[in-house]
Amino acid sequence: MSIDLKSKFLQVYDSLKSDLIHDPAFEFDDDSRNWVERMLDYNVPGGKLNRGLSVVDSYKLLKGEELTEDEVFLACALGWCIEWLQAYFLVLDDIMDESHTRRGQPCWFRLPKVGMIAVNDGVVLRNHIPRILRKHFRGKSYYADLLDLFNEVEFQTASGQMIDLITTLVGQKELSKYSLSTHRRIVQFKTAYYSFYLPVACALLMFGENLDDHVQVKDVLVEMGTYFQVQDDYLDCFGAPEVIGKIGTDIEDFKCSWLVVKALELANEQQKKLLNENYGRKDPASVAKVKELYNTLNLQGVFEDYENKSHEKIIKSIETHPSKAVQEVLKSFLGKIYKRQK
Ligand code: GPP
Ligand code: MG
Ligand code: MG
Ligand code: MG
Repeated sequence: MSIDLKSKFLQVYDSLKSDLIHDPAFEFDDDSRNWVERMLDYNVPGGKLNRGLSVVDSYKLLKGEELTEDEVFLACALGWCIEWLQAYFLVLDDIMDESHTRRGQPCWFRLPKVGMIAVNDGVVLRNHIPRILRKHFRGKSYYADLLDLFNEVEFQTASGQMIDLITTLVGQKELSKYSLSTHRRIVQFKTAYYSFYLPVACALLMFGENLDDHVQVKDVLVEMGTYFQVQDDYLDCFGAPEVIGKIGTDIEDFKCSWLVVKALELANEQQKKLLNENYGRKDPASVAKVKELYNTLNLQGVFEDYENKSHEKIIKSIETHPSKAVQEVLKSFLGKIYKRQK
């Protein structure tokens, strides 16, 4: 990603934000305008921006020649819609997961002046997306498809989040229900569609493609998204908080994480007993026991092995795609996340 494109991308953020905080559909006063501006600056632009920048990258690769000023702006605007979606999900996910930090700062709801206002801020973030799309894409032939795409993907994500949450319900703390297939279903829905399929699908629509013709692309991207969430689960325990910008809570939250699924596969009866007694408890001693078991079972090594095999498998399936341009789009996306530390 060129520095130039990134700075262009950030310029577009300022322009979209300015439209939103001067939206004539609402009677802003200073307090409400300042609130929205601060809320956006805190939650929208501070991440890696992979999803958003991928729209621009993908569109460039599909077009195969220099983009016009107008195309750059539109691809950036679509990219930002995904970053807005991500901000909306994260603000709410952090409340649900009782997290403390995100992107190297306290979670938005942890700020004393914010608290549960964050729930409404999530709703506001979500509502900004159709406003951005309406302003910049209303006249386009693919406008209806875009709206439909965002709706579908949001539904998939919320459904994935639901199964992520209901599998952890207290009173049913039964680890034997956690399997690789449960994990797969959760991560495919809660992460893969919005993080991987959505950016490429946006670029395809803007390029005039019909998404029904790209089922193979969707399948590869879902595979990539699954790999990405396995990394997220791994980093939750083994990542450096100062690098990933968040402190893990999966063990405390009794999450169906890839790590616990693997641990259950590898553990002997005694180790399973230890997991059952300590997984999903908030006290640091229990968490430490689980982490120690992960080390004993060499989950870091198991993960490295998974990472290499999964990468190889994804590359192979990319290479069966008939279009070189599409192959480039997919490989470029994979390159951004392979062996990531954050
Ligand atoms: C990531 O899971 C999943 C989401 C951000 C989707 C949230 C969906 C909603 C409808 C709110 P995670 O909890 O593992 O992410 P992280 O580790 O970043 O907290
Ligand atoms: Mg979370
Ligand atoms: Mg979560
Ligand atoms: Mg996580």
